[in-house]
Amino acid sequence: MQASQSDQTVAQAYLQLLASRGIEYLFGNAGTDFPPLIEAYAKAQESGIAVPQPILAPHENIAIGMAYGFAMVTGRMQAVMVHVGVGTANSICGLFNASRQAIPIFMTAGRTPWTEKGIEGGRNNYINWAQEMFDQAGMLRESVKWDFELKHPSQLETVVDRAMAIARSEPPGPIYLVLPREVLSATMTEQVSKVTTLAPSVAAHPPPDVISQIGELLKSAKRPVLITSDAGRDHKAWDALTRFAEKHAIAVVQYRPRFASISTSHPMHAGYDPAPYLRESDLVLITECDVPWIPDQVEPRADAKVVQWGSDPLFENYPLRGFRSNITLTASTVATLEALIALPASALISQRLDWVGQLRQPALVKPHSDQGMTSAWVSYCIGQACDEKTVILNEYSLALEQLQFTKPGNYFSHSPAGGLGWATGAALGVRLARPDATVIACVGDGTYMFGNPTPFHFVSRAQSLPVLTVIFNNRRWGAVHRATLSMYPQGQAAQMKEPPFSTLEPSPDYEKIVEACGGYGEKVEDASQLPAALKRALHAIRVKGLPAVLNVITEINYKRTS
Ligand SMILES: Cc1ncc(C[n+]2csc(CCOP(=O)(O)OP(=O)(O)O)c2C)c(N)n1
Repeated sequence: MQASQSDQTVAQAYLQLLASRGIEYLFGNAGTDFPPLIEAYAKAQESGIAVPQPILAPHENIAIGMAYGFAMVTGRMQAVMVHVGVGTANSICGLFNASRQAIPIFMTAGRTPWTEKGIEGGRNNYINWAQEMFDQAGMLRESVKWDFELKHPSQLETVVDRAMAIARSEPPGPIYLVLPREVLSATMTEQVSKVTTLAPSVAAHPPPDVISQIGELLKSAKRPVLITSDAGRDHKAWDALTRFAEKHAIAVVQYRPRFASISTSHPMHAGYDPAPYLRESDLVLITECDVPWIPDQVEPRADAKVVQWGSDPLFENYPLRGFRSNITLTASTVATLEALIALPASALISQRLDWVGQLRQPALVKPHSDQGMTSAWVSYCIGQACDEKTVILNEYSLALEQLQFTKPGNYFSHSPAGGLGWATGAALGVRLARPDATVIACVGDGTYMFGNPTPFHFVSRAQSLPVLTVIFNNRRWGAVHRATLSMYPQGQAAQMKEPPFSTLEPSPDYEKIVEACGGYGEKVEDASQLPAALKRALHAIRVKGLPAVLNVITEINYKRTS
């Protein structure tokens, strides 16, 4: 940075800096810390200077969700600004989700002014005392890669570029920058560079000797299987994984996938359950998968070799994770796949194909409306309603086996951290990033309530981001109920129809919430009517541009299907 004579505030320079570094949107939930930014936006509007587009989100969870969804489908990080410690507190669940799913977010918050009198931007409101915290970032430090409080205008460019480089470096994740009002309203005395001077760090290529070691294992393996949850986070992985599976005849299990990694119609797509493969496999390859099996239920054969690789194969931020590994490699998933593709194919290819053929599940019997509003039927109907441009966000309820995903980028699921309330904001972010997409968020009734429905539909309407939400409404927290049954199958609670902390009765008319926000809502109770209801709801979002909700009253099913 060079010294310059300027009548700009730091807030003005900051917004321009964000735009020049590729930040297209600033999702905000404002408070008394925002005036320097609001003034800067007003000046930018007058002068026509490029700044990120401001988007008001009336709950922090929706703001984070939008930045999340946008980055998830594009890889392009966006910014969020919330109100001091209180807004930060409301953001933590979303940030924790993002950190566990490697989603970059430029997360910022104001800070209670630190001066009591006589300084521009200093305290002028009773709230400025009680809101101050000793360590505002402390509450989310575990969920971000880096945090800092901007101390002086001269630091602006260095701090912003450092924050962005860290957030974008492999594996990506959120950072947190605190912006005090005194600094934002100060005069900017430096000139900032037009482009960043700090490149993010990229994932390394695998060393040839480690590739040779994996190659030796690959040559002699009769029953190799690859397990992944997140390989598809890098869209290039779809193609590389497909070619790898074909070249070496490797069964690919997508276990609890958060990103689609291989086409469901590919012969090497081995479904979503690793257990049958693990029981027989002699070589288990794991990439971008935090939990490849549940040790309490299944483990690889004692003589099986295990290889784990990816941008952080040991998941170093997880306190406890003990999945064994003969070779552990920190390297780009795609570069590693490419290096393995270059190896000669084994003589055992036909044996492998026979094995995969034996384990292949028979084709599913198509569900039917006569069986009632089962999760399988609702999932099947949604699958039938999808086209090439449909993007599905799944937060809990979808039976994946009923859908086909044949290209990258049209299926996403929630973070392994499982902080509910993700799909609503993320769906808006996806729609913002892909204006031609049909976005469908699949949620349970509990999840819908966690997702701040009114702020969600408000933003959907205000920003013209129509998305369809399908609520699988079983009038309960089924997951909680199932957890109790699995621990105490013969227990007292198992005898109860409505155990404590499990049921959501009386069930609200959720479809009326979207109606109150000017959208289209329908309750669907008759299974045979679901396809027609889906058509009407899709018409509402595609043709009328309205947010839509289908409140689908489902059977109560305790068995998880995916
Ligand atoms: C923020 C947060 N609070 C609580 C939980 C615990 N939890 C996990 S699943 C679940 C119930 C979800 O209910 P619903 O969306 O109706 O789906 P269902 O389990 O009935 O299929 C709850 C409360 C969580 N994961 N995240």
